[in-house]
Amino acid sequence: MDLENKLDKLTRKLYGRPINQVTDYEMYHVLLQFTKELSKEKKEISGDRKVYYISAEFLIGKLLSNNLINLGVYDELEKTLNKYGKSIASIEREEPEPSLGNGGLGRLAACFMDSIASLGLNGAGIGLNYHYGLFKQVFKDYLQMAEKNTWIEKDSWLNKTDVSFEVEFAGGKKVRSVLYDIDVIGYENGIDKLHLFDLEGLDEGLVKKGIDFDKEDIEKNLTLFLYPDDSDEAGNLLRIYQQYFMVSNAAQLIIKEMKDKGYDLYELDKHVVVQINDTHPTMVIPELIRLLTWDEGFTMDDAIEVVSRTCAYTNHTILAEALEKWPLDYLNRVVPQLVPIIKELNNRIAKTNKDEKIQIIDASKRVHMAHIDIHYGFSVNGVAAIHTDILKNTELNAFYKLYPEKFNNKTNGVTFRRWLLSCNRALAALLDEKIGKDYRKDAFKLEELLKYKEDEEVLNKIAGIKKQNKAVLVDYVRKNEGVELNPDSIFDIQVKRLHEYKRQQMNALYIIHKYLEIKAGKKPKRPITCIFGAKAAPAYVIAKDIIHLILVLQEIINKDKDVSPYLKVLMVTNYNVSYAEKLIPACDISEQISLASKEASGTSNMKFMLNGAVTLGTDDGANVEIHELVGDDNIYIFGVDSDTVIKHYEKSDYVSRDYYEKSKVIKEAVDFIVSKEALAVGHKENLERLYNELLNKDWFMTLIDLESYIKKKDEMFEDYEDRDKWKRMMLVNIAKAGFFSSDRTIEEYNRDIWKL
Ligand code: 26Q
Repeated sequence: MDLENKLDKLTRKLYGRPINQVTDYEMYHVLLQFTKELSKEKKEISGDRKVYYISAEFLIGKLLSNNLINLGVYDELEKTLNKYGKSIASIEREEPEPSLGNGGLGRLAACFMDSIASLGLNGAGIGLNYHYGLFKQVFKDYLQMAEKNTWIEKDSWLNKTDVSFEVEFAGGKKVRSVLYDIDVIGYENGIDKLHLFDLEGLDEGLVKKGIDFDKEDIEKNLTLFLYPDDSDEAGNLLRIYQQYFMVSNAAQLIIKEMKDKGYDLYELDKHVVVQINDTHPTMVIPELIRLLTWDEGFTMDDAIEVVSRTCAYTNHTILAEALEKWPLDYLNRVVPQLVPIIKELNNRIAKTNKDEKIQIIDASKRVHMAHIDIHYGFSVNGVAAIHTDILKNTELNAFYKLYPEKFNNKTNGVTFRRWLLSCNRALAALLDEKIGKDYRKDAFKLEELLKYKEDEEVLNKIAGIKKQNKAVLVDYVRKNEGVELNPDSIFDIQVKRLHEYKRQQMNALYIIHKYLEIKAGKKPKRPITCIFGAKAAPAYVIAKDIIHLILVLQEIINKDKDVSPYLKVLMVTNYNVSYAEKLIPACDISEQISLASKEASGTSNMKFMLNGAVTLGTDDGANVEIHELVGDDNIYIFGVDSDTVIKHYEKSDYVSRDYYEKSKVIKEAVDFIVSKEALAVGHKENLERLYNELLNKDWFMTLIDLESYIKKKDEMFEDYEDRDKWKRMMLVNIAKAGFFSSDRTIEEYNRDIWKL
């Protein structure tokens, strides 16, 4: 049956009406069914060795377009729908967006699943089915507020399975899981599964105002939210409950699948590799050991041996506060059954090596989760070259000396299906036309675009597509934010979680500087639009103050008749995957301005580059590799390098006030935060706290780079006026982005770690 007939039949079956008489919302549900039926016809990827990618986050975004692309039916379906006055894009607006992740780490896991399936690798993702995910952000009175994000409807991408396990917590408290699967459809390939475990008997009614709920009622709240507040004890304990629930289910599923296939559990490492995404799933190691010794008759030696050969760990951060260290007492209160095992793992290390830096349980009786992974896993990887070097030479040096063979780098990547083919169809079409479609399977082929570097027609087309994407964004922003942007202005965009080390505050200080310049009569050659998107953790006070400052600047600047024709500021509401898909293709300048050494990799930097934005960044994370690939002429790098930063921390000799006092430009910008003008709009408490933080602490060294940032950014705006030069930079960035395909990353994981 042809596609149109099938669709017509399904629409009539579900709604008793023909295609042209259903709403977009109804059509979304038709397409959901339609896609699920098509995916049933695809083969499930199988094999006698399998990777389990365990992650507390899978930031999958909306799935409709992506699935249709990967099934190879997008174009035909779009044509059919157009006949009835419908389009996939407008139908997809009706799809609720899951928010099963905070940011980079979660989105990476989603890109990886897409690549694992697209490469036909036998793998599964394992995570949790948070009913409200990460909070939905709204702004009130220039402040961030949190609401729950309801995303699960009666029919969704989730398929309920009959898999269910019992998980026991302290005090004999037993809960049961229910497993939901989401099909991961490979690009012109078979199907893998994303397994999301849910709590049987979850009570959504526990959520009262905003995102408040009873944190102690574990039997009813376990999978309500992603990472509830970890600022208090109840929040921390809940995190441990969630983590154990996730990994106990994972371990039971892995053992069940081994048995179902008739494999010998003593050969676990032959059939299974467990990739541990940051430390959040670390308890899978003691849990597997527990199950093998308690239920399967293994000796402790045998269990430790085989589990250690099965598990591999990825590190995503060097920030001390993000490296999990759970008080032994907390573990005792939640999962006492793991404590003797963790102690045993600790003792085996302590017996042979007294070095305090590598102990699992430290002198304050805190369990260093990463240390379990490194001692009892066979691989440790960082996520960009500089990050892995810092792990080896600084943060994890004691471990590197002990196990040099375990350390390896896997520079992150992103799936080009979502971040090019789906979000920038016009650019993909141009690429198809100019270099053929091979780049879709072999991203390095994008380099063939370089032969058009001096071709005016191609350069103009690339610029034309950017202009068109800006127009689409302007439209969307008008509807969603009620803000009018100028499509002929330069779009300068910083979107990522709000964190001081990412230095959104430095960007804000530049904006203040520009505002003051314009006020003083110095106008930029072309209007500039500064766009932010960022959520702050609800308990992260300074991060929320930075959002406040940006919203206050937005109010002051956009309302100022002298300035707003030249400068506009926008903080978009509830930045998420869908918003990224609109912002990234419309961007001219990609802000990647973290304090050198602090951003493990970054992945939006890759998406921006792929879509023809030029990077303004520090030599940090994957920016370093972008820099190497495109060369000095096609990127704007500023600021102190990571060695300098690391030395400042070692010597504790960075004093932000020195920079403030020495520079008029810095002083004026910082002082504006508590100026009469700012205080007339914003709140004294928030603005003063931020001002004091910058002057008296500035732990992430905003002021050290502010002057060089201003200089580099102004240079960039100047260069933008050399339109030919800029267009060539766009082309080179697109052409060199192939390295950052997550297909390349996954091929490396498979070659070096998984060996499927
Ligand atoms: C830890 C303890 C207690 C509460 C929360 C957490 C926690 C939660 C989330 C710690 C870390 C995260 C997320 C980290 C993350 O997203 N890291 C990013 O990972 C990306 C993919 O590798 C990198 O590109 C980014 O550089 C890195 O910041």
